[in-house]
Amino acid sequence: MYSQGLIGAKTDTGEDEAFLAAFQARIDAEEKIEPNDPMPDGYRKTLVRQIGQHAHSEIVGMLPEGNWITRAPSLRRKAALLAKVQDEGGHGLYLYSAAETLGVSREQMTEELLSGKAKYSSIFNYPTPTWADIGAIGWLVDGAAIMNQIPLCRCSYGPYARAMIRVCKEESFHQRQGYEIMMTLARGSDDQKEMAQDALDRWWWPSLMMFGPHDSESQHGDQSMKWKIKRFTNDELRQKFVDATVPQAEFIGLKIPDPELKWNEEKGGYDFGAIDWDEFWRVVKGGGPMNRQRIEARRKAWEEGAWVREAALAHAEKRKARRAAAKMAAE
Ligand code: FAQ
Repeated sequence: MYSQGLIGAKTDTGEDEAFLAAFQARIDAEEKIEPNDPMPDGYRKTLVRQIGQHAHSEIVGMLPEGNWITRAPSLRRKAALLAKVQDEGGHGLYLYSAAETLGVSREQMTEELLSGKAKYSSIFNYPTPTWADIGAIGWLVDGAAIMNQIPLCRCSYGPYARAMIRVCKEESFHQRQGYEIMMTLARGSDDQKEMAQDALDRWWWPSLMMFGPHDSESQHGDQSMKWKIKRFTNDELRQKFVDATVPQAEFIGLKIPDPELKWNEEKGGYDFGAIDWDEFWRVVKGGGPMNRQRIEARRKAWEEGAWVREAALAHAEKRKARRAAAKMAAE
């Protein structure tokens, strides 16, 4: 989707004050920054980090749901789930391509993921033992992803912002299919309702953690807001998600597992209980229930796919040589 020619591009931008001020003026004027534009190295690095981690999340995020493709309860459910998981793979590919425009290769990004240097979203380190987990992921995880990604459509970096437009349209379909699964279970037998409630109980708090640490602990937040990579802070987005999701749970008769959840008339939003940040950091640092399995699955796929990448490259080289020979013969 984007040019590969920028890989290894020189990033010596001569960052004096005048350069940084001129760059900030472009950001403040809401201009989009494009791959060949001069940019501060910190801006480039922040984007590579965020877009790379976002791409890894989409690809690792295929695993918990992929677990249910062969076991979906009907052909209709199977077709929708298969399409959803495939969409997530597509999102990963747009995002890797967007990151590549900043001079980093997909191989480098994958190596950083496998070595543990690059992160992926904490949420994908939780297991999916029941069918209701697939409903909960679509409803809550895709719901949280949309809340975070709609503002990214206005991110100052052009390729990332443009990739997000299609991604958000697809995430919206994913959220609805998840909510519809939950609604069906919540209106089903007692056992089905119990299964839906159990999935909500297990996914609610990890979904709130997806938005990242509190603003006071968010290392990159202020600078990313200034560069208009982020348009809202972690806590602002988390609050928007809670406010949008609580009425959805009430509508289908499920209970949010938070005794401190309460509507606050004055702020026009819900107050909610404390997040377990020890759990968050434990999961981010590799100690979640499924971290080991997720990385093992990615390593296996990367290693076993090596011959496909080699074959595709050899094929592309051959085609290029054939085209060049045909062009020479025609001249
Ligand atoms: N998990 O300073 P901040 C999806 C790290 S896509 C793990 O606040 P920032 C679709 C953070 O990287 C889900 N690590 O960082 C789908 C940083 O560490 P670093 C992914 C986390 O970047 C649905 C450190 O903590 N979405 O779900 C997490 O300003 C269903 C300090 O944090 C995106 O990636 C976390 N939850 O804000 C797929 C969206 N939170 O890098 C399949 C784009 C924070 O210095 C099925 N990303 N950290 O080593 C963003 O919007 C931002 O990067 C945030 C974090 C908001 C995630």
